[in-house]
Amino acid sequence: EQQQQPSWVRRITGLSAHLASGIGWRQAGLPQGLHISPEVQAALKAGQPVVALESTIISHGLPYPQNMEMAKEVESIIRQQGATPATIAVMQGIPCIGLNQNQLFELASRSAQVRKTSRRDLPVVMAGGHTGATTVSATMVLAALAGIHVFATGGIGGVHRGGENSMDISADLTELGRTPVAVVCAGVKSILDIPRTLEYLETQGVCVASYCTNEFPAFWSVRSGCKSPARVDSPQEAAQLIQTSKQLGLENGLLIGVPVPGEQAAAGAKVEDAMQAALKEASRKNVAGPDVTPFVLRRVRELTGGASLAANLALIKNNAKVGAQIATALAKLQ
Ligand code: PSU
Ligand code: MN
Repeated sequence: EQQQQPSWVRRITGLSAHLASGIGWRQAGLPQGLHISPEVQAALKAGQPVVALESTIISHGLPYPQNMEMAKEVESIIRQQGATPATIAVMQGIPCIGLNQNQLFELASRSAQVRKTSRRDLPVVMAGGHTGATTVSATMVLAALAGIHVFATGGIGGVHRGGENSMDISADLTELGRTPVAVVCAGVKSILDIPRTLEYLETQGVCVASYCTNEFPAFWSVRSGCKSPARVDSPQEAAQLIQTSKQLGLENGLLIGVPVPGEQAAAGAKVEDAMQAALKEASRKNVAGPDVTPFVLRRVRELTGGASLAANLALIKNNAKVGAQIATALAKLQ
């Protein structure tokens, strides 16, 4: 029944009735217009921990078949921790929370046909009945609607270098400023302007804490040279920040930066050189807008001969594990 396309009228009116009350820190429920898998529905109803996962990372962030492997492995890591994974995407116009293997396969193997979907693209993709892989921003919107408070991924978008002129600032940052979901990630890549990204997050009122480190992590690298605004040393401490936010009625998100696991951090220096080269190439080839991030990711992968891919996969899995632990600690507080 997931594949069947209800009329767009039903889809849109169902969702808008729900959205009219705002996103907010809602309790788990079953908003009309969203397709929530039975497994995720059951976990939400029982107050059990659920971890949201994005799908742009599958279709536009990693190559096939490693992306499919990653998508399955990350879900299994979350289950091993006693939480329920909820991978999010728009399938033929329907926002889906929790995907089956066929849907994951479609996103992983047919990336050319799958649209990179951020908040601004949701109306076009849904009303058009398209299949869209959701970025951090769109995943946060749909997770919040479903009543999911914790979301794990690799890295988020940020202020691009030169962003003070181009105004290329990822919608992920403004989303964190207005949607109540805690995003667990390995920080932002140094292809971005990390100090300005942290400034922007402060302006947006986003609580940023790094996990067992004083420095905000820079994806492939443990070090960014930027002091983290806050630090947490356990899943319980991270959960406490989320709970406090919720009790205050703050309607913005939180960002938990988890450094890449130690054994993979060595790849950092090699990747740094490749990133510089990829950035120059992007500007020479006039790659712009939403194409920049996928382009640079692909070139870095090619230039480092897979070292960046191994580190990328390791940090995603680690974030899924920490995310599941935070979701579990949060469920105990509620
Ligand atoms: N960073 C990564 N891998 C990714 C992305 C970012 O290391 O796949 C994706 C995420 O989905 C993120 C999006 O939300 O790119 C940001 O894109 P942009 O810079 O166009 O806002
Ligand atoms: Mn952008």
